[in-house]
Parts: sequence; C-alpha cells; structure tokens
Amino acid sequence: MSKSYKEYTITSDGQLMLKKADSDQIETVWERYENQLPQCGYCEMGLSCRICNMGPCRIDPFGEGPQKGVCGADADIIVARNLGRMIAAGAAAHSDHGRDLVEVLADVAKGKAPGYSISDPVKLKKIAGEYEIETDGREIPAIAGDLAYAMMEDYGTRKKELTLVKRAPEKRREIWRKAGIMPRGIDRETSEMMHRTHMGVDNGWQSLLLHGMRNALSDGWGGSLIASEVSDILFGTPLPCANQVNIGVLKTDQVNIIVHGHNPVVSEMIFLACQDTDLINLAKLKGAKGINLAGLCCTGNELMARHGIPMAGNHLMTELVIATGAVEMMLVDYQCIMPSLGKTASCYHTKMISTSDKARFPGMEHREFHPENSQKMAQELVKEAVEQYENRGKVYIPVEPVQSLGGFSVEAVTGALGGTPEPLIEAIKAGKIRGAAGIVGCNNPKIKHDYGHVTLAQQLIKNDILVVVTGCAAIATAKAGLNAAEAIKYAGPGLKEICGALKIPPVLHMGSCVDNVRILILASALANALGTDISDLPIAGSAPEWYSEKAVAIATYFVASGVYTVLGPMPPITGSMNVIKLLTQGLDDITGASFAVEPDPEKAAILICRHIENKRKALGLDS
Ligand code: CUV
Repeated sequence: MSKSYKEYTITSDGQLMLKKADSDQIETVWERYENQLPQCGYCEMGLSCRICNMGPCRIDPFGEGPQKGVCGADADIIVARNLGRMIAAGAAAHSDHGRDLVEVLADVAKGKAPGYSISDPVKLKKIAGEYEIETDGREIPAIAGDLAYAMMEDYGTRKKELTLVKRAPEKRREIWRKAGIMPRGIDRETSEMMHRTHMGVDNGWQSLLLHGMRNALSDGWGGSLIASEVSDILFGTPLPCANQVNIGVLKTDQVNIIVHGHNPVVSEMIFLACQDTDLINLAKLKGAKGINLAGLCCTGNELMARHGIPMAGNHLMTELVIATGAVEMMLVDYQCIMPSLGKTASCYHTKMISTSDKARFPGMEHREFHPENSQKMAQELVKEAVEQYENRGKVYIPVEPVQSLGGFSVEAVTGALGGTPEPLIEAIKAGKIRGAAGIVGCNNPKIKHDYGHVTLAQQLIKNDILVVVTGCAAIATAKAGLNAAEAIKYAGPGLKEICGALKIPPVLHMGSCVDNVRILILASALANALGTDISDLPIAGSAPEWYSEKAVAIATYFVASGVYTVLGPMPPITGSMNVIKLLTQGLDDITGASFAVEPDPEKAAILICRHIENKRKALGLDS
C-alpha cells in the first residue's frame, strides 16, 4: 500500500488490521483500488456504452472526437441510459431480497418452513388490513398465506399503483400521478427500465430519468418496504437494544461465527442454532467458552436490531475481519460480498460458506439454504464451525468493542416519544431540534473509510439536527460511539435536552439498507401529522460513502419522495450537463427535491443545515 494506514481509514481497528493484513501479505480492497488508478475517464463520466454489440462506444468529453455512439446516441442519452440501468439493478437487488422473504412467509403459512414462525402477529394483521385482507376471527397462518399472495401480486404488472404507496401523504401521491411516475409493479418498473434502455427504445434523456424515478419508487415503496415489513413479521419488529461494535467483538476464547450479506432468512437460523445447548456444550468440549455470533454489513444490522447481536464491521472491514485469524466460519448470502473473501480466508482456518441459490463465490463451499431445510442446515454448519475451532492458529484482536444502541424501528421511535410523533414535532416547532437527516449507505475506497459518515453525523448533531442512520453508515457511527445515549455530549444544546429527556442517542440506528423505508414511513408520519408533504419538512438525506447500485436506487427514491439528498462520491453522470442540471435543479419543480454532490462531509453538513433552515423558514417555524 502506498500511503500510511491512517490515510485509508479513520478507525483504529481498521488501521491496526491493515497493518496485520500487510504483514500477512493479504491483498485488500484498497490495494486493488490503487491498482486500478487512474480509472477510465469515459466510464467515470458515464460516457461509455456497452449496451449493444455495434459498440462499445464512447463520447469524447472535449468535443474533439466522436459525439455520437454507433447507434446515434449522444452524451445525454448514454449517461441517462447508464444511470437508468444502475437504478434498475439496485431496485432489483432489494426487491428480489424482499421476494425471498415473501416466499418464506408463504411457506410458513403452509407449515413448510420448520424453525421459522410469525414473530409479530400484530404487525401481520395490520399489514394484512392494508392489503384489504380479512383478519377477524381468522387463523394466523391463513392470514399470512393471503398476505404473501397479495404481496406477490405487487411484484406483477396488473395494478395502477402499488398497495403500500397509500402510506405516503396524499399530496405526494398526487405529485407522482401528475409526473407519471407512480410505481405500478415492482418487477414491471425494473423490467421496463431494461426495455427502455435497449438500443432504439427510449431516447429521451428526460423520460429515461423520469422512469428512473418510478423504478426507484417501486423499490422504496415496494420491494424494500416489503422486505423490511415481512422481516418484522417473521423475526420481530426491532426495539431499542444494547450491543457492541467493531472488530473487538470477536472473542479469543470462543468459537466465532460471522454472518455477512443481507437476508435475515439465513442469519436468523444461524442465530437460533447458536443458542442450541448441545452445540454450546460441544464448543466447550473443544476447549472454547462458547459460541460467539457476530455480523457484518446489513444482515448484521438485521440481527443487531432484533437481537442485539454484536457487529464486527462494515463493508470495507469484511476482508480485515478474516485477517484476525479468529473467525471459524463466515456465512454469506448475497450483495456486497467481495469475491475476494474466499482467497483471503484461504490464508487462515476460516471456513467460507455461500448459502444462496443465486450467489456463488470462488473459494467458498456452497451449502444452499431453502425454507424447508434452513433449520437443519444451520445446525450442521454451526457444528462444523465449532469443530473448526481446534484448527485455529494465532489470533489478533487489537481493540476493545464500543457500546451502542440499535433497533430504532418507526414503532420504537414513536414508542420512545410516548406513542405519537407529537413530541418530536413540538421539539422541531420549538426549534430545539432544527430538523432531521438520514445518513445511509456504504463505504467506498474513494473516501477515507468511515470519515464521511462520522464527520457528517458529528457536524449535524452539533447543529441540533437529529440523525437517523442505516446500513454501513450506521455501523460507522456506532463504532465512533455516536449511537450511544452518552453521545448527547456531542450534540447541540436543544438536541441534547430532548434526547437526554427521552434517553435516546442523537444518532438513531434504524437498521439495514432495506430499512431505509423506515425513514420514509417516519417522514410520512411527520408530514401527515403536520398536514403537509414530505418535501416541506426540514429533513434531508445523504450517502457520504456510497458505492453500490442499490444506493443509487435508494437516493433516487428519497429524492422522488421529496427528500433533498447529498451524495458523497460523484455518480457517473458528469458527461452530461443536461442530466446534471435536471438531477440537481430541475427535479425541484417535479418532485420538490433534488440531488447534490459533495464529497467533503464538512461542506455537505453546511448544505444540509442550510436546506433545513430554509425549509423551517418556508413552514413559518421561526417567524
Ligand atoms: Ni445493504 S449496500 S455496502 S451492506 S450499506 Fe453497506 Fe448495507 Fe452499502 Fe452494502
């Protein structure tokens, strides 16, 4: 690596583990990033096109070389098509994850998913009601079966509007109808995006971007929302619970099992198997004190929110966690799992297991989980992990874990407020809390690891802005100690007073990436209580270190839902001034919100504070 470890990450576990990885000659994501530099300028600007086989084509940004692809597409069309396909991929990832949960729900209803159950029947009935399913006097499995079926219909194409968009304020839905971006079917919008971006279909860069909004909304108010809600029905709605974070959650004297990926369908079964007394006794027989389950990335967030399971790290830490030599087994499902992990693990005793029928990785053993075999498979794998303990070499766990609080579902937030959003609204009206901001999304080696998330969160709470976090951003702020009640000492006086009285942290961990919808639902509740639209609220979104296509879909559904959103890394759109102008200004006239890009989190904080103060003024809050 070309620079000092401090230049790559602000975290002390990250710096120490990078040093260890270096001495073990483990290649990391940062090295591979440096090997790629300089990255292709055409691709960086979104000006290269590989969509058809008359190409590949590229547009010369200096205006000297070709200005059209072989088909005749210009820079605007190529940039918009590329962005559209990013949104489609992101929406597909979240929504397909949601579908997997609906299938488990259907199997639970039929009694074909041993080990899974309906953990939150109240929520099941509430959502069934939203789908106009009769619940009175009916058995839980029957309701669950009907709900699974009705949700599957949302994936199809025969509706005018998705069922759960009803949760958005009426004003917002009118905006979507007027702009022609009301999502109709979850799969339909993604499929239509692939169609529109095929050569010779939609060549209006404006209409492509508008469909991008609709496609993203089909994720935010469809696939992701279903994923989040069905996870609550099956595994329980999160409530505030204490937990620990960073690489120090690994134990020198216990069998360490890590779950990595996104879908709680796998990690929940592993969680249950880790409680099994026979397996714990076996671990003791092997000389360990017990079995320690920890999470990485979003499936870790799911377990953390529901059961207080510790979190070993976020996206850029996934290779370094293996380099501790302390992990007996890592189980992955899908999304954000670096294809390098199998190779990394081959240098240690760590067993790598892939579990999803749709995700294979080099250097991993494939053991497929299906609802009917998950329970048995989880037991077998935890047993194998325990047996692996004897093969452990030297371990290096260089830090102590940090305390944090997770599990702030919308239900938990309103619960903390005494049952209604009213106290939060009063605090905002009184100006003690100026507004709220979401910090979400990934890590990206283009930004110093965790620096964007942590700096932005610190700046915002200092300015009396309540922060909600999800995904890898939530893990970053947790590691920095900001997700603990004591962190109110870093908050401005008003936020400190309110959070202190409610005994909540100034940075609320709302869950995984699909749980970004919880932020939308909370924003809708605030807007409805004020009789206004989401775009009128003093709120903002941000993704300071995003990398994935899913993050593009998330940011787009936030903006389409009326939330001003600041991105850290620049998306590949700079090849088209028209596209940039529409996304950063023009959208204001259509959805009442727009994007901004600001890689420096201190400056991003200024943008967000300014936006929130402007919204307050428009609402007449400070007059
Ligand atoms: Ni889904 S999408 S790196 S794990 S937040 Fe983390 Fe979160 Fe981005 Fe992936």
